[in-house]
Amino acid sequence: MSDFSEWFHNILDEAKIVDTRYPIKGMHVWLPQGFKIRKYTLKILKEILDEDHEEVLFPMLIPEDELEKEAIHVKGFENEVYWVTHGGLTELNEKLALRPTSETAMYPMFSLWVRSHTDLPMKFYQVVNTFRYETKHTRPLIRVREITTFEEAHTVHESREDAAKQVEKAVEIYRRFLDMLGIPYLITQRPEWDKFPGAEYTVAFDTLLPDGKTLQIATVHNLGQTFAKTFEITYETAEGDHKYVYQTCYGLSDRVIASIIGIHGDESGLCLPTDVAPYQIVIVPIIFKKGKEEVLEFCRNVQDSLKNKGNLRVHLDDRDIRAGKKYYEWEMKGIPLRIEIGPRDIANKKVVIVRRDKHEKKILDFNPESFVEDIEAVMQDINENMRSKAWETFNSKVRTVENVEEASKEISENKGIVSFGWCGEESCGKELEEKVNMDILGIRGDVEDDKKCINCGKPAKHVAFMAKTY
Ligand code: PR8
Repeated sequence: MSDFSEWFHNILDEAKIVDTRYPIKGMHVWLPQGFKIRKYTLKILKEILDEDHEEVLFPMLIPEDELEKEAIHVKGFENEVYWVTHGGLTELNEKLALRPTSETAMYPMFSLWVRSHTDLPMKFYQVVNTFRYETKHTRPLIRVREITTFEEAHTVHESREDAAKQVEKAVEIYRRFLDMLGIPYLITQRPEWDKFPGAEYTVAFDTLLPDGKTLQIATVHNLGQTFAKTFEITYETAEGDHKYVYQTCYGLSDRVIASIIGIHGDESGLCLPTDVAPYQIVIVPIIFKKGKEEVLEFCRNVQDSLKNKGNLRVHLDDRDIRAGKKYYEWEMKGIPLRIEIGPRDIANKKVVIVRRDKHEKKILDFNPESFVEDIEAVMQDINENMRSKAWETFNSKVRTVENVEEASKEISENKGIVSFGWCGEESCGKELEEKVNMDILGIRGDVEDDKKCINCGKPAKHVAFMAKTY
Protein backbone atom coordinates (compact mmCIF):
# COMPACT_ATOMS: atom_id res chain seq x y z
CA MET A 1 0.00 0.00 0.00
CA SER A 2 2.17 2.86 -1.21
CA ASP A 3 -0.31 5.68 -0.62
CA PHE A 4 -2.59 4.86 2.28
CA SER A 5 -4.72 7.96 1.98
CA GLU A 6 -5.52 7.24 -1.65
CA TRP A 7 -6.12 3.55 -0.92
CA PHE A 8 -8.46 4.45 1.96
CA HIS A 9 -10.54 6.86 -0.08
CA ASN A 10 -10.77 4.43 -2.99
CA ILE A 11 -11.85 1.53 -0.84
CA LEU A 12 -14.57 3.56 0.91
CA ASP A 13 -15.95 4.22 -2.52
CA GLU A 14 -15.39 0.84 -4.17
CA ALA A 15 -16.62 -1.24 -1.24
CA LYS A 16 -19.53 1.17 -0.81
CA ILE A 17 -18.83 2.07 2.80
CA VAL A 18 -19.64 5.78 2.72
CA ASP A 19 -20.46 8.29 0.02
CA THR A 20 -18.21 11.28 0.55
CA ARG A 21 -20.00 13.53 -1.95
CA TYR A 22 -22.48 14.95 0.56
CA PRO A 23 -22.25 18.70 0.13
CA ILE A 24 -21.13 19.56 3.69
CA LYS A 25 -17.47 19.25 4.57
CA GLY A 26 -16.80 16.52 7.12
CA MET A 27 -20.25 14.94 6.80
CA HIS A 28 -20.83 11.74 4.88
CA VAL A 29 -23.49 9.21 4.02
CA TRP A 30 -23.30 5.66 5.33
CA LEU A 31 -24.09 3.27 2.47
CA PRO A 32 -25.72 -0.14 3.07
CA GLN A 33 -22.42 -2.10 3.14
CA GLY A 34 -20.78 0.37 5.48
CA PHE A 35 -23.86 0.61 7.61
CA LYS A 36 -23.85 -3.16 8.13
CA ILE A 37 -20.22 -3.15 9.22
CA ARG A 38 -21.10 -0.32 11.60
CA LYS A 39 -24.15 -2.18 12.88
CA TYR A 40 -22.26 -5.40 13.65
CA THR A 41 -19.39 -3.48 15.21
CA LEU A 42 -21.81 -1.68 17.50
CA LYS A 43 -23.53 -4.94 18.34
CA ILE A 44 -20.29 -6.27 19.83
CA LEU A 45 -19.69 -3.07 21.78
CA LYS A 46 -23.23 -2.84 23.08
CA GLU A 47 -23.20 -6.44 24.25
CA ILE A 48 -20.14 -5.69 26.35
CA LEU A 49 -21.48 -2.39 27.71
CA ASP A 50 -24.90 -3.87 28.44
CA GLU A 51 -23.28 -6.19 30.97
CA ASP A 52 -23.23 -3.37 33.50
CA HIS A 53 -24.33 -0.11 31.87
CA GLU A 54 -27.75 1.12 30.90
CA GLU A 55 -28.43 2.64 27.52
CA VAL A 56 -30.09 6.07 27.40
CA LEU A 57 -30.78 8.72 24.78
CA PHE A 58 -30.39 12.43 25.45
CA PRO A 59 -31.45 15.33 23.24
CA MET A 60 -28.98 16.63 20.69
CA LEU A 61 -29.40 20.29 21.64
CA ILE A 62 -27.79 21.84 24.69
CA PRO A 63 -28.83 25.26 26.06
CA GLU A 64 -26.04 27.82 25.94
CA ASP A 65 -26.03 28.44 29.69
CA GLU A 66 -25.54 24.75 30.49
CA LEU A 67 -22.81 24.30 27.90
CA GLU A 68 -20.97 27.31 29.27
CA LYS A 69 -21.26 26.48 32.96
CA GLU A 70 -18.13 24.38 33.15
CA ALA A 71 -15.39 26.88 32.28
CA ILE A 72 -12.52 24.51 31.43
CA HIS A 73 -14.80 22.24 29.45
CA VAL A 74 -16.30 25.02 27.38
CA LYS A 75 -12.88 26.52 26.71
CA GLY A 76 -11.83 23.19 25.22
CA PHE A 77 -14.78 23.11 22.86
CA GLU A 78 -15.53 26.77 22.13
CA ASN A 79 -14.02 26.72 18.65
CA GLU A 80 -15.81 23.53 17.69
CA VAL A 81 -19.44 24.14 18.59
CA TYR A 82 -22.20 24.49 15.99
CA TRP A 83 -25.03 26.74 17.15
CA VAL A 84 -28.73 26.74 16.44
CA THR A 85 -29.89 30.33 16.62
CA HIS A 86 -33.30 30.36 14.97
CA GLY A 87 -36.56 28.43 15.06
CA GLY A 88 -37.93 29.21 11.63
CA LEU A 89 -37.67 32.97 11.28
CA THR A 90 -37.73 33.61 15.00
CA GLU A 91 -34.46 34.24 16.73
CA LEU A 92 -34.22 32.00 19.78
CA ASN A 93 -34.04 33.63 23.23
CA GLU A 94 -31.22 31.30 24.03
CA LYS A 95 -28.80 29.80 21.55
CA LEU A 96 -28.74 26.01 21.44
CA ALA A 97 -25.57 24.03 20.81
CA LEU A 98 -25.42 20.85 18.75
CA ARG A 99 -23.76 18.52 21.26
CA PRO A 100 -20.00 18.19 20.69
CA THR A 101 -20.18 15.55 23.47
CA SER A 102 -22.88 15.17 26.13
CA GLU A 103 -21.47 16.04 29.57
CA THR A 104 -23.36 19.31 29.72
CA ALA A 105 -26.53 17.69 28.38
CA MET A 106 -26.45 14.84 30.86
CA TYR A 107 -25.05 16.22 34.06
CA PRO A 108 -27.82 18.72 34.87
CA MET A 109 -30.13 15.69 34.70
CA PHE A 110 -27.76 13.59 36.79
CA SER A 111 -28.03 16.25 39.48
CA LEU A 112 -31.78 15.53 39.57
CA TRP A 113 -31.35 11.77 39.48
CA VAL A 114 -28.63 11.24 42.06
CA ARG A 115 -30.06 11.43 45.55
CA SER A 116 -28.62 8.84 47.87
CA HIS A 117 -25.51 6.68 48.09
CA THR A 118 -27.85 3.80 47.26
CA ASP A 119 -28.31 5.28 43.77
CA LEU A 120 -24.60 4.87 43.08
CA PRO A 121 -22.79 3.81 41.02
CA MET A 122 -24.74 4.93 37.96
CA LYS A 123 -23.46 3.82 34.59
CA PHE A 124 -25.07 5.04 31.39
CA TYR A 125 -24.13 5.05 27.76
CA GLN A 126 -25.54 6.23 24.48
CA VAL A 127 -24.59 5.91 20.84
CA VAL A 128 -25.41 9.13 19.06
CA ASN A 129 -24.17 11.64 16.56
CA THR A 130 -22.15 14.57 17.83
CA PHE A 131 -20.91 17.63 16.03
CA ARG A 132 -17.48 19.20 16.12
CA TYR A 133 -16.43 21.98 13.83
CA GLU A 134 -12.98 20.51 13.28
CA THR A 135 -10.46 22.90 11.81
CA LYS A 136 -7.80 20.27 11.07
CA HIS A 137 -8.02 18.49 7.70
CA THR A 138 -11.20 16.39 7.70
CA ARG A 139 -11.18 12.78 6.51
CA PRO A 140 -14.08 10.33 6.22
CA LEU A 141 -14.51 8.25 9.41
CA ILE A 142 -11.23 9.58 10.80
CA ARG A 143 -11.83 13.26 11.41
CA VAL A 144 -15.42 14.22 10.73
CA ARG A 145 -17.56 17.16 11.71
CA GLU A 146 -20.59 15.01 12.33
CA ILE A 147 -19.38 12.01 14.33
CA THR A 148 -22.18 9.63 13.47
CA THR A 149 -21.10 6.76 15.69
CA PHE A 150 -20.21 8.42 18.99
CA GLU A 151 -20.42 5.92 21.82
CA GLU A 152 -20.18 7.77 25.11
CA ALA A 153 -20.44 6.27 28.57
CA HIS A 154 -20.87 8.36 31.72
CA THR A 155 -20.56 7.00 35.23
CA VAL A 156 -21.16 8.42 38.70
CA HIS A 157 -19.49 7.17 41.89
CA GLU A 158 -19.29 7.75 45.62
CA SER A 159 -15.55 7.95 45.96
CA ARG A 160 -12.35 8.88 44.20
CA GLU A 161 -11.24 5.22 44.41
CA ASP A 162 -14.42 3.98 42.78
CA ALA A 163 -14.00 6.42 39.89
CA ALA A 164 -10.35 5.38 39.46
CA LYS A 165 -11.43 1.73 39.43
CA GLN A 166 -14.07 2.53 36.80
CA VAL A 167 -11.34 4.00 34.61
CA GLU A 168 -9.55 0.65 34.81
CA LYS A 169 -12.77 -1.20 34.01
CA ALA A 170 -13.44 1.02 31.02
CA VAL A 171 -9.94 0.36 29.74
CA GLU A 172 -10.71 -3.36 30.02
CA ILE A 173 -14.00 -2.88 28.15
CA TYR A 174 -12.31 -1.17 25.23
CA ARG A 175 -9.46 -3.66 25.30
CA ARG A 176 -11.93 -6.55 24.97
CA PHE A 177 -13.80 -4.79 22.21
CA LEU A 178 -10.71 -3.92 20.16
CA ASP A 179 -9.31 -7.44 20.65
CA MET A 180 -12.46 -8.87 19.12
CA LEU A 181 -11.81 -6.70 16.09
CA GLY A 182 -8.11 -7.52 15.96
CA ILE A 183 -7.15 -3.86 16.27
CA PRO A 184 -3.81 -3.35 18.06
CA TYR A 185 -3.37 -0.41 20.42
CA LEU A 186 -1.07 1.43 22.74
CA ILE A 187 -2.60 2.52 26.04
CA THR A 188 -1.07 5.60 27.66
CA GLN A 189 -1.98 8.40 29.98
CA ARG A 190 -2.15 11.58 27.92
CA PRO A 191 0.14 14.47 28.88
CA GLU A 192 -1.49 17.24 30.91
CA TRP A 193 -1.84 19.55 27.92
CA ASP A 194 -3.68 16.93 25.89
CA LYS A 195 -6.24 15.64 28.37
CA PHE A 196 -10.00 15.98 27.92
CA PRO A 197 -11.24 19.47 28.88
CA GLY A 198 -12.42 19.12 32.48
CA ALA A 199 -10.75 15.77 33.19
CA GLU A 200 -8.25 15.03 35.96
CA TYR A 201 -6.53 12.60 33.64
CA THR A 202 -7.15 10.89 30.32
CA VAL A 203 -6.18 7.38 29.31
CA ALA A 204 -6.09 6.89 25.56
CA PHE A 205 -5.94 4.05 23.07
CA ASP A 206 -3.89 4.80 19.97
CA THR A 207 -3.59 2.52 16.99
CA LEU A 208 -1.29 2.84 14.02
CA LEU A 209 -2.47 3.17 10.44
CA PRO A 210 -0.35 1.86 7.54
CA ASP A 211 1.03 5.32 6.74
CA GLY A 212 2.80 5.35 10.11
CA LYS A 213 0.48 7.85 11.80
CA THR A 214 -1.26 7.00 15.04
CA LEU A 215 -4.99 7.40 15.44
CA GLN A 216 -6.65 7.96 18.81
CA ILE A 217 -9.44 5.38 18.81
CA ALA A 218 -10.82 5.52 22.33
CA THR A 219 -10.41 7.62 25.44
CA VAL A 220 -11.27 7.15 29.09
CA HIS A 221 -11.43 10.19 31.33
CA ASN A 222 -11.41 10.49 35.09
CA LEU A 223 -13.45 13.63 35.69
CA GLY A 224 -12.91 13.75 39.44
CA GLN A 225 -15.39 16.24 40.96
CA THR A 226 -15.01 18.97 38.33
CA PHE A 227 -18.44 18.53 36.81
CA ALA A 228 -20.07 17.43 40.07
CA LYS A 229 -19.23 20.83 41.56
CA THR A 230 -20.33 22.75 38.47
CA PHE A 231 -23.62 20.91 38.10
CA GLU A 232 -24.28 20.32 41.81
CA ILE A 233 -24.36 16.55 41.63
CA THR A 234 -24.46 15.44 45.26
CA TYR A 235 -25.60 12.41 47.21
CA GLU A 236 -26.56 11.70 50.76
CA THR A 237 -24.18 9.35 52.55
CA ALA A 238 -25.31 6.59 54.93
CA GLU A 239 -24.54 9.04 57.76
CA GLY A 240 -26.76 11.72 56.25
CA ASP A 241 -23.98 14.02 54.95
CA HIS A 242 -24.16 15.53 51.49
CA LYS A 243 -21.17 14.96 49.25
CA TYR A 244 -20.18 15.65 45.68
CA VAL A 245 -19.97 12.61 43.42
CA TYR A 246 -16.95 11.49 41.38
CA GLN A 247 -17.38 10.87 37.67
CA THR A 248 -15.83 9.22 34.65
CA CYS A 249 -16.68 9.24 30.98
CA TYR A 250 -15.31 7.31 28.04
CA GLY A 251 -15.96 7.19 24.37
CA LEU A 252 -15.08 6.08 20.91
CA SER A 253 -16.25 6.74 17.40
CA ASP A 254 -16.34 5.95 13.67
CA ARG A 255 -12.56 5.83 13.94
CA VAL A 256 -12.86 2.22 15.08
CA ILE A 257 -14.41 1.36 11.72
CA ALA A 258 -11.71 3.34 9.93
CA SER A 259 -9.18 1.20 11.82
CA ILE A 260 -10.83 -2.08 10.87
CA ILE A 261 -10.65 -0.98 7.25
CA GLY A 262 -7.18 0.52 7.34
CA ILE A 263 -5.40 -2.05 9.48
CA HIS A 264 -6.70 -5.28 7.99
CA GLY A 265 -7.13 -4.13 4.40
CA ASP A 266 -4.60 -4.90 1.67
CA GLU A 267 -4.05 -4.46 -2.06
CA SER A 268 -7.10 -6.62 -2.81
CA GLY A 269 -9.36 -4.39 -0.72
CA LEU A 270 -11.14 -4.85 2.59
CA CYS A 271 -10.48 -7.78 4.89
CA LEU A 272 -13.10 -7.98 7.61
CA PRO A 273 -13.10 -9.82 10.93
CA THR A 274 -15.88 -12.38 10.79
CA ASP A 275 -18.03 -10.75 13.47
CA VAL A 276 -18.49 -7.51 11.58
CA ALA A 277 -18.60 -8.73 7.98
CA PRO A 278 -21.97 -8.04 6.29
CA TYR A 279 -21.75 -11.54 4.83
CA GLN A 280 -19.44 -13.88 6.67
CA ILE A 281 -19.42 -16.46 3.91
CA VAL A 282 -20.13 -16.31 0.21
CA ILE A 283 -20.89 -19.48 -1.71
CA VAL A 284 -19.95 -19.42 -5.37
CA PRO A 285 -21.38 -22.25 -7.46
CA ILE A 286 -19.09 -23.43 -10.26
CA ILE A 287 -21.52 -24.08 -12.99
CA PHE A 288 -21.07 -25.92 -16.26
CA LYS A 289 -23.76 -26.64 -18.82
CA LYS A 290 -24.37 -30.05 -17.32
CA GLY A 291 -25.51 -30.52 -13.75
CA LYS A 292 -26.31 -26.87 -13.03
CA GLU A 293 -29.41 -27.64 -10.97
CA GLU A 294 -27.65 -30.23 -8.80
CA VAL A 295 -24.87 -27.78 -7.99
CA LEU A 296 -27.31 -25.01 -7.09
CA GLU A 297 -29.38 -27.40 -5.01
CA PHE A 298 -26.29 -28.53 -3.13
CA CYS A 299 -25.18 -24.91 -2.59
CA ARG A 300 -28.60 -24.05 -1.18
CA ASN A 301 -28.38 -26.94 1.25
CA VAL A 302 -24.94 -25.85 2.40
CA GLN A 303 -26.22 -22.30 2.79
CA ASP A 304 -29.23 -23.45 4.82
CA SER A 305 -27.21 -25.53 7.20
CA LEU A 306 -24.68 -22.75 7.81
CA LYS A 307 -27.50 -20.26 8.33
CA ASN A 308 -29.70 -22.43 10.50
CA LYS A 309 -27.21 -24.46 12.50
CA GLY A 310 -24.38 -21.97 12.58
CA ASN A 311 -26.43 -18.77 12.63
CA LEU A 312 -23.99 -17.42 10.07
CA ARG A 313 -24.58 -14.71 7.49
CA VAL A 314 -24.19 -16.63 4.23
CA HIS A 315 -24.81 -15.41 0.72
CA LEU A 316 -25.22 -17.62 -2.31
CA ASP A 317 -23.93 -15.73 -5.34
CA ASP A 318 -25.80 -17.37 -8.20
CA ARG A 319 -25.53 -14.44 -10.58
CA ASP A 320 -24.93 -15.35 -14.19
CA ILE A 321 -21.45 -13.83 -14.42
CA ARG A 322 -17.94 -15.30 -14.51
CA ALA A 323 -16.82 -16.90 -11.25
CA GLY A 324 -13.55 -14.92 -11.44
CA LYS A 325 -15.48 -11.69 -11.38
CA LYS A 326 -17.34 -12.80 -8.28
CA TYR A 327 -14.09 -13.76 -6.53
CA TYR A 328 -12.63 -10.35 -7.26
CA GLU A 329 -15.70 -8.55 -5.96
CA TRP A 330 -16.07 -10.49 -2.71
CA GLU A 331 -12.37 -10.24 -1.99
CA MET A 332 -12.51 -6.49 -2.48
CA LYS A 333 -15.49 -6.33 -0.11
CA GLY A 334 -13.54 -8.26 2.50
CA ILE A 335 -15.84 -11.25 2.95
CA PRO A 336 -13.84 -13.57 5.25
CA LEU A 337 -14.59 -16.90 3.62
CA ARG A 338 -15.58 -18.11 0.18
CA ILE A 339 -16.88 -21.58 -0.54
CA GLU A 340 -16.67 -22.83 -4.11
CA ILE A 341 -18.75 -25.79 -5.10
CA GLY A 342 -18.70 -27.52 -8.50
CA PRO A 343 -20.11 -30.83 -9.84
CA ARG A 344 -16.87 -32.71 -9.17
CA ASP A 345 -16.86 -31.54 -5.55
CA ILE A 346 -20.35 -32.88 -5.02
CA ALA A 347 -19.34 -36.24 -6.43
CA ASN A 348 -16.25 -36.31 -4.18
CA LYS A 349 -18.10 -34.92 -1.15
CA LYS A 350 -15.67 -32.05 -0.91
CA VAL A 351 -15.84 -28.26 -1.11
CA VAL A 352 -13.17 -25.67 -1.80
CA ILE A 353 -12.77 -22.94 0.81
CA VAL A 354 -10.80 -19.75 0.26
CA ARG A 355 -9.76 -17.57 3.18
CA ARG A 356 -9.65 -13.84 2.56
CA ASP A 357 -7.06 -13.18 5.26
CA LYS A 358 -4.40 -15.53 3.84
CA HIS A 359 -5.60 -15.79 0.24
CA GLU A 360 -5.40 -19.50 0.95
CA LYS A 361 -7.32 -22.21 -0.86
CA LYS A 362 -8.09 -25.51 0.85
CA ILE A 363 -10.18 -28.55 0.14
CA LEU A 364 -12.53 -29.46 2.95
CA ASP A 365 -14.35 -32.76 3.33
CA PHE A 366 -18.04 -32.21 3.24
CA ASN A 367 -19.23 -34.14 6.22
CA PRO A 368 -22.82 -33.04 6.94
CA GLU A 369 -22.42 -33.96 10.61
CA SER A 370 -19.46 -31.72 11.32
CA PHE A 371 -19.48 -29.24 8.44
CA VAL A 372 -20.84 -26.28 10.39
CA GLU A 373 -18.34 -26.78 13.22
CA ASP A 374 -15.51 -27.21 10.72
CA ILE A 375 -16.40 -23.89 9.13
CA GLU A 376 -16.78 -22.19 12.51
CA ALA A 377 -13.29 -23.37 13.44
CA VAL A 378 -11.93 -21.85 10.24
CA MET A 379 -13.71 -18.57 11.02
CA GLN A 380 -12.15 -18.48 14.47
CA ASP A 381 -8.75 -19.14 13.00
CA ILE A 382 -9.28 -16.27 10.55
CA ASN A 383 -9.89 -13.86 13.41
CA GLU A 384 -6.94 -15.11 15.40
CA ASN A 385 -4.66 -14.88 12.41
CA MET A 386 -5.85 -11.35 11.59
CA ARG A 387 -5.35 -10.26 15.18
CA SER A 388 -1.86 -11.72 15.51
CA LYS A 389 -0.77 -10.39 12.13
CA ALA A 390 -1.97 -6.91 13.05
CA TRP A 391 -0.22 -7.02 16.44
CA GLU A 392 2.97 -8.30 14.87
CA THR A 393 3.05 -5.35 12.48
CA PHE A 394 2.18 -2.96 15.29
CA ASN A 395 4.83 -4.30 17.68
CA SER A 396 7.48 -4.13 14.98
CA LYS A 397 6.74 -0.41 14.71
CA VAL A 398 7.25 0.47 18.37
CA ARG A 399 10.94 1.15 19.00
CA THR A 400 12.89 2.44 21.97
CA VAL A 401 15.23 5.35 21.31
CA GLU A 402 17.98 6.88 23.43
CA ASN A 403 18.28 10.36 21.96
CA VAL A 404 16.50 12.95 19.83
CA GLU A 405 18.39 12.16 16.62
CA GLU A 406 17.52 8.51 16.91
CA ALA A 407 13.86 9.43 17.44
CA SER A 408 13.78 11.46 14.22
CA LYS A 409 15.59 8.75 12.31
CA GLU A 410 13.29 6.00 13.56
CA ILE A 411 10.20 7.92 12.59
CA SER A 412 11.38 8.71 9.10
CA GLU A 413 12.70 5.19 8.45
CA ASN A 414 10.49 2.85 10.46
CA LYS A 415 7.33 5.00 10.50
CA GLY A 416 5.78 4.13 13.82
CA ILE A 417 5.92 4.93 17.50
CA VAL A 418 9.04 5.66 19.53
CA SER A 419 9.39 5.04 23.21
CA PHE A 420 11.83 7.08 25.31
CA GLY A 421 12.67 8.41 28.74
CA TRP A 422 11.05 11.77 29.57
CA CYS A 423 11.34 14.14 32.52
CA GLY A 424 7.61 14.87 32.43
CA GLU A 425 7.97 18.69 32.26
CA GLU A 426 5.48 20.37 29.96
CA SER A 427 7.98 22.89 28.57
CA CYS A 428 10.49 20.16 27.77
CA GLY A 429 7.79 17.96 26.21
CA LYS A 430 6.55 20.75 23.97
CA GLU A 431 10.09 21.67 22.93
CA LEU A 432 10.72 18.03 22.04
CA GLU A 433 7.50 17.82 20.02
CA GLU A 434 8.57 20.84 18.03
CA LYS A 435 12.12 19.57 17.45
CA VAL A 436 11.05 16.23 16.02
CA ASN A 437 7.72 17.32 14.59
CA MET A 438 5.79 14.61 16.42
CA ASP A 439 3.28 14.46 19.25
CA ILE A 440 3.82 12.95 22.65
CA LEU A 441 1.08 10.35 22.95
CA GLY A 442 1.47 9.82 26.64
CA ILE A 443 3.24 8.06 29.43
CA ARG A 444 3.15 4.56 30.79
CA GLY A 445 4.62 2.83 33.81
CA ASP A 446 7.72 3.64 35.72
CA VAL A 447 11.12 4.22 34.31
CA GLU A 448 14.42 2.58 35.27
CA ASP A 449 16.40 4.63 37.83
CA ASP A 450 19.32 5.69 35.65
CA LYS A 451 17.28 6.63 32.59
CA LYS A 452 17.66 10.23 31.35
CA CYS A 453 15.18 12.46 29.53
CA ILE A 454 16.16 12.32 25.86
CA ASN A 455 15.53 16.04 25.44
CA CYS A 456 16.83 17.85 28.53
CA GLY A 457 19.07 15.15 30.02
CA LYS A 458 17.51 15.42 33.49
CA PRO A 459 16.48 12.17 35.22
CA ALA A 460 13.57 10.62 33.37
CA LYS A 461 10.32 10.22 35.28
CA HIS A 462 8.34 8.30 32.72
CA VAL A 463 8.51 6.02 29.75
CA ALA A 464 6.82 8.13 27.11
CA PHE A 465 5.72 7.51 23.54
CA MET A 466 5.55 9.76 20.52
CA ALA A 467 4.56 9.50 16.90
CA LYS A 468 3.17 11.39 13.97
CA THR A 469 -0.54 11.58 14.67
CA TYR A 470 -3.81 12.05 12.85
C1 PR8 B 1 -15.19 12.68 24.97
N1 PR8 B 1 -17.05 12.61 26.47
O1 PR8 B 1 -15.85 13.40 24.23
P1 PR8 B 1 -13.14 12.62 23.37
N2 PR8 B 1 -14.01 12.46 14.23
C2 PR8 B 1 -14.01 11.14 14.56
N3 PR8 B 1 -13.79 10.70 15.80
C3 PR8 B 1 -13.54 11.60 16.76
C4 PR8 B 1 -13.52 12.98 16.49
C5 PR8 B 1 -13.77 13.40 15.15
N4 PR8 B 1 -13.81 14.69 14.81
N5 PR8 B 1 -13.25 13.63 17.65
C6 PR8 B 1 -13.10 12.70 18.60
N6 PR8 B 1 -13.28 11.46 18.07
C7 PR8 B 1 -15.69 12.18 26.27
C8 PR8 B 1 -15.74 10.69 26.34
C9 PR8 B 1 -17.95 11.50 26.27
C10 PR8 B 1 -17.13 10.33 25.91
C11 PR8 B 1 -13.22 10.18 18.79
O2 PR8 B 1 -13.96 12.26 24.66
O3 PR8 B 1 -13.24 14.05 23.01
C12 PR8 B 1 -11.83 9.86 19.31
O4 PR8 B 1 -11.53 8.51 19.05
O5 PR8 B 1 -11.77 12.08 23.64
C13 PR8 B 1 -11.97 10.09 20.79
O6 PR8 B 1 -11.11 9.25 21.53
C14 PR8 B 1 -13.43 9.74 21.05
O7 PR8 B 1 -14.10 10.20 19.89
C15 PR8 B 1 -14.01 10.40 22.29
O8 PR8 B 1 -13.86 11.80 22.24
